Amino acid sequence: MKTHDTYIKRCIELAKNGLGTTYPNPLVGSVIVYNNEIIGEGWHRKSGEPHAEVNAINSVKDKSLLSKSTIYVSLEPCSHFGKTPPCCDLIIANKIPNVVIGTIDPFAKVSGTGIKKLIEAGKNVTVGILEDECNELNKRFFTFHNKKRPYIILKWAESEDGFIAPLSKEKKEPVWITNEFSRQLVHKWRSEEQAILVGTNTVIEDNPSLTTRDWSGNHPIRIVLDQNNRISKESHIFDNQVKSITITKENINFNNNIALGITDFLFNEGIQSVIIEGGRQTLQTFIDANIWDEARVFSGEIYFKSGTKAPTISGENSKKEKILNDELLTFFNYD
Ligand code: AOF
Ligand code: ZN
Repeated sequence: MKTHDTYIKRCIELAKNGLGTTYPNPLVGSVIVYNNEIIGEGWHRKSGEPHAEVNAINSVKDKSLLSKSTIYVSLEPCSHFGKTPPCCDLIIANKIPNVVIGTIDPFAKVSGTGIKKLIEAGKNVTVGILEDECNELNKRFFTFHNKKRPYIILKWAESEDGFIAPLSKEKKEPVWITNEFSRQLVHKWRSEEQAILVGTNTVIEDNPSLTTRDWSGNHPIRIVLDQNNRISKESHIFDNQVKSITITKENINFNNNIALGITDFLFNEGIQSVIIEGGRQTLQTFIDANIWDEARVFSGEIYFKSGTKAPTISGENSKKEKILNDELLTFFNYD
């Protein structure tokens, strides 16, 4: 039997098509149902472009059915004029009588006022269907608005014996712990986040590009810590291929809680999510301050015996996956 859950699930599925391209907007999906059949579908593709509800309504062939239909949306329809007009007004103008909402929008300009506007217009409004799944879908957007900091993903690769780099590098090139497939996966991950961050030593030692060249998605904004202006302007991260932001001691106080200083700075820059790819010191700074949401750790079948110890995380829930020859462990911080 088809229930509200069935259709909100479909909204979530549609919304995911926008992953990596909607920043600073959330992922939103919408379906329109008449007589237990889906007659329209849409999702939000890009900030500045139409919202999910607009695309769903536009996709309905027989508009006369709208006045007898139910619109499902994974997030509360907006009530404000942003880059686009309010979705509530469109729902009202099209005389759609029933509105089913996954979860409330945490964005202050909307939060609750969309629901209020629809109720005042006489709509039959249902709120809170698959709420946890709808919140999870927009974990980045919710963390940004509720915690006033970006959603933080830590990523590193460690050897079987727990090192992220060998003691001395014989060659100048980075030593690969993971395989081709995991490298491509990392580029996919990068394309899903608004920004990528690394510490000073990582840039000086590895000179990474931090792009998504092995994946077709967007490049994240590159953020690099450079307390004492030690990074050469010739480094790949300054090649102007993608926007880069350098955090120096002019931006934050490196003597205080550095992780907090960084996340405050990123919040003010409007960054909703960041993947942190090293090095050890930078990763450990976020772990020690308990300012992180996910850690994705590859473990390769290689032994270094000595070198730079991998960061340590303890006590959190984790999920283990096997990726060809590498193990991937994902930790979640539910604090
Ligand atoms: C919806 N449906 O599909 C999305 C919503 O500048 P704008 O006009 O694009 O508005 C952005 C805000 O609208 C965003 O912060 C969030 O609160 C809401 N996003 N709302 O009804 C959608 N993407
Ligand atoms: Zn809207």
